[in-house]
Amino acid sequence: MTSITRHDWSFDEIKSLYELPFNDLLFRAQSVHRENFDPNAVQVSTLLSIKTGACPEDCKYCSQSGHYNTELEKEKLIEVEKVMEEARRAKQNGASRFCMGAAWKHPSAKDFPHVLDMVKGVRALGMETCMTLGALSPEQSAALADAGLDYYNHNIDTSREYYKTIISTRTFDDRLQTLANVRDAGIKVCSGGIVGLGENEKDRIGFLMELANLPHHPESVPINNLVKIKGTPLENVDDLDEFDFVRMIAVARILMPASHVRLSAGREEMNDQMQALCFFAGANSIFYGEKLLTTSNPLENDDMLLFSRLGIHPEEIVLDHDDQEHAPVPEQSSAFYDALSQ
Ligand code: SAM
Ligand code: DTB
Ligand code: SF4
Repeated sequence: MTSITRHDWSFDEIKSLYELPFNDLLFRAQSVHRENFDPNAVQVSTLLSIKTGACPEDCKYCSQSGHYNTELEKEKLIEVEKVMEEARRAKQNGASRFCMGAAWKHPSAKDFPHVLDMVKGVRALGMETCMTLGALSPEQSAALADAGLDYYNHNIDTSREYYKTIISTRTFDDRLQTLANVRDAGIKVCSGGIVGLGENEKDRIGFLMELANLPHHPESVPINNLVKIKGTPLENVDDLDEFDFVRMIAVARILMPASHVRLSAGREEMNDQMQALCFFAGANSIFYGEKLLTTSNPLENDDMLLFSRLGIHPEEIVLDHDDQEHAPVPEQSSAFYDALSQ
């Protein structure tokens, strides 16, 4: 048994995993993966930006920060019906979770009721729901839980030390406070971060250590590779070595054996072989659909082809929505492959 769930990982233990010979690391990660998951199932989520740009935060990687001139077209909070249309489309194409993101520091009292309606509408389609809206109070977290929200995404992004270099309009502890509010409300947590921000190996290890030593591991851990955005301070940062990216996935898999590790932003810049290596290292979730929030993602058909070439199938969900059947969504996997044959 190579897989133990712990919350007391030391920096040096994680460093020695990260620095293992590549094949030893991958073997270990794949062994842990097989003890906890179907090695050929990958969870499929689709993203939608429900409020775009003009964000008051100054995240140096982001196209949506109002602090940089990224030539992004801004959009106010979109209508609930528009969200429903996109969610129906995502479901038809085989996604099991619909993730909605807003470029806010936190949701306002005016916008919040619309967001609750979006959660109720999307879950009624029989999809899992996820939102990322910035900081949440305990009351907002409880209201989202009551509306039936399954997951909340709130990334810690990088190490505590490097955080200040990347974002100055909020603190690392602010992020942890929202994660605690969400967890206390009974919503599942999605939290990870970005690599390729010019951080060093110590920061990458420190970032994974923070996630692995949370009181509960996030159920979902997105690992994003920076998509460089013109006009942001990180526009010309050096690329991360691709093997270091795979190492991050593998170490995340070992540290958080029962969590879904998501191969998130940056897939468009990766070839099929690189993505296959990430799945082997323990990634078992992707964003699927031609757009992330503001940047592009691989074409749906290319993802289906890749899954089919690798013998991977989309993970079937078991909804724990108490007003719905406690059963897998039977049409989901076939929807994914039906779309391929068209
Ligand atoms: N505004 C909300 C927040 O920050 O929590 C939610 C949306 S924000 C875009 C979600 C996450 O996407 C960020 O925390 C970051 O990890 C990731 N992200 C943003 N811009 C990115 C980029 N250019 N490349 C890779 N990942 C990015
Ligand atoms: C996460 O970790 N990655 C997603 C999601 N959570 C909200 C966002 C990726 C954004 C990539 C850049 C963009 O499209 O703007
Ligand atoms: Fe705003 Fe989120 Fe972008 Fe930061 S990452 S600027 S909080 S949208």
